[in-house]
Amino acid sequence: KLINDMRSAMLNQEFSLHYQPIVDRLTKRVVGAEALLRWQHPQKGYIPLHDFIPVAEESGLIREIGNWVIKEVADNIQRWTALGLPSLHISLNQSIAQYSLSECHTEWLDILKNKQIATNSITFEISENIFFEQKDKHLKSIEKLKRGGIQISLDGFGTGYSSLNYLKKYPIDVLKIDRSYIHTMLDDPANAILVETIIILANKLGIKVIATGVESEKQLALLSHQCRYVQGYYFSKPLPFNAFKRYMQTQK
Ligand code: G
Ligand code: MN
Repeated sequence: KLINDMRSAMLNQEFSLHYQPIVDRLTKRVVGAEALLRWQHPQKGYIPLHDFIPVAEESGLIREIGNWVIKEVADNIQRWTALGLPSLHISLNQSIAQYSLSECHTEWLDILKNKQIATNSITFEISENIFFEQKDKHLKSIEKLKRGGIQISLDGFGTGYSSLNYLKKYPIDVLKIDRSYIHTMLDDPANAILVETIIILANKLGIKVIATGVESEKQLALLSHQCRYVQGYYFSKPLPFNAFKRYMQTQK
């Protein structure tokens, strides 16, 4: 039933992308946004990602859905550009299952090329579990994406094994500190130290850091300024296309 529902969701445009701004604390500007998939089911209403992504992965539908996300990001970038908004860097989330398809990188790079999107304005967010499997194939795809101009971001850093080994082994551009760390930082000094240390580590390795889930002024104040990029409800919730457009226009 769920598989059928996802198929018709693709046909009936029930999926949409919401965008959450990413802020540069140094220049105080929005430098980009994370695209987040939303599914508005005609009968059941909003269906959370964790209720359908696993089934999409098992059934293979993830390929189609994942490709749709890239196309939609490309279309949205074209619309913003046509509206005269400053160029933005967009990151999108991918799951490890998408990397098990052969030549996935070619497929994704082709989509962006056909839509004439500069790949250096796109980041793919992956979670650390992609490294546990230690598949050469995954690494090769990541390297080919990198060569194609895409940036790679490590999502939810700190929630998995967070092995330090892969930070040097894999070509990672951005590290996103998981929101659970940011949320506990004020009450748990040990977590605040971990956050601080992750920031220093990333800076020394030349990896950009984004603190995610920033909800309050206090959390922001506690974050070392060495953490240049921030994202969270304190700045904005993820917004539908038009609301995000208005948000960007008021920024201007
Ligand atoms: O796994 P990933 O980090 O891509 O998840 C992003 C999710 O985090 C989105 O569903 C988004 O709505 C949520 N999110 C974004 N900012 C905040 C925040 O400040 N607080 C909380 N609790 N959730 C957030
Ligand atoms: Mn993400």
